Amino acid sequence: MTPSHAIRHVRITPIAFRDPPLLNAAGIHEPWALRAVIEIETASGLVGINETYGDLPMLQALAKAAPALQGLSPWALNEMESRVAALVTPPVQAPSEFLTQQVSLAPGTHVSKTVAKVVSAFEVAMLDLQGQLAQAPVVDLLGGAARDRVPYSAYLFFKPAEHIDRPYAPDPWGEALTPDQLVAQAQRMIDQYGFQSIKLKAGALPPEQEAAGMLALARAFPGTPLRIDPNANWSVATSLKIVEQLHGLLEYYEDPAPGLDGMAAVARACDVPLATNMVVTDFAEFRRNTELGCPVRIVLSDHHYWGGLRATQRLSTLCRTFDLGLSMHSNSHLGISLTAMTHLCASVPQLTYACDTHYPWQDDEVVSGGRLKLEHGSLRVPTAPGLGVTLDRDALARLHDNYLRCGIRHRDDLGQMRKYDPSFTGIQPRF
Ligand code: GKR
Ligand code: MG
Repeated sequence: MTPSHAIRHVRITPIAFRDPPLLNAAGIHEPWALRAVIEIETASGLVGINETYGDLPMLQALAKAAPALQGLSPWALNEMESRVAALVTPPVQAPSEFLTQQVSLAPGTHVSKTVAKVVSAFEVAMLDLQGQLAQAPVVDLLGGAARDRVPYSAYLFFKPAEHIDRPYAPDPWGEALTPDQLVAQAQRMIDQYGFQSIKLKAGALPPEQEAAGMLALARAFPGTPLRIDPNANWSVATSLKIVEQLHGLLEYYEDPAPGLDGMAAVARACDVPLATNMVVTDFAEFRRNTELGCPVRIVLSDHHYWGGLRATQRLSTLCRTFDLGLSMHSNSHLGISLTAMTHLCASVPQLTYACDTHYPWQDDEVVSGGRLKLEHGSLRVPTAPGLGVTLDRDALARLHDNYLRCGIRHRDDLGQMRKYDPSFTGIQPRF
């Protein structure tokens, strides 16, 4: 008798892993980053896996939607999407001030993204199952690989040497507040991973200091594509002043000023293409960008909140239609997310920029075999069936234990920053 591959069980395990004190426009990273690991099990005993956000509202949405998968075929992605939408579509609500600031940095935390996030969380695990059933890697289910490795970018952050409350031994990266320290951080990251482009997370220190950091990077790594991302913490005037100082250096200018209107004002007065993961974060915002004549020229997608791998492929078709570039955004994550991203990016021919990843900032891993190996800044596209990675159950248990003990249930960079500076407001644009 053929075994039934109907979905029998969905397991969601929240995890927490060490995250360094990285500075950004909203404040500073807390010592623990949250994720959730999804396992979807079939009656035949196959297990498809995925990784997604692990904040409390996301865990609640996942738990609410999970019963909808019961009895479903792993191939029934469209049916899964409509069942999930029926269960977790949130009521329309005005965002609170706190949410507006944190959400702009992590669009995945916005309630309007709940359906897309849950669909994505289940879709990737179902694709992993499909791949195991078809004995094909996920990239083949997405149409096949346009490249056999996917390039990522070095992702630099200003940071103090250690967390204020010293929850564990300091990370090996040290302090990075001056241009020289920033160059040392870049050198260390490039030596370790071989990255061939560099992004600086800005919007944290006075803009002139950040621009000095960029100039030092340009001198230290001549010819390397450079990007800067102040997460909308600069006014239009500041954005224009700084881009002038960085003349000829930038591959693209990521989210300098707030809102699509702010970005449009910057675009009118500067010739560096603008990129975003803040103002084009769903298909409705994509349409608004086109209505304004596309001030944003490069969309930094993120399958975790765009609705999954297939939704990001649909986005890539739209980008091609409107002659826009496409690349990928990242938040703190482990290897399942990096692997899913790699399958996706390999399947999209016009994804020609090196993608963002926070991966170097994490030292933990939840996949068997430990940390994934980037070579020359790229990850080789897995060829094994499904995602091509499996869970290390001991690591999962340990990371879940971290979650139980760490006490963090929502990402709160602003609250964490107030421990260092009680007068910090996080109101944007700060500069
Ligand atoms: O983790 O500090 C951070 C980043 O600033 C993150 O929140 C952003 O979403 O990486 C992101 C970006 O490119 O804007
Ligand atoms: Mg960004």
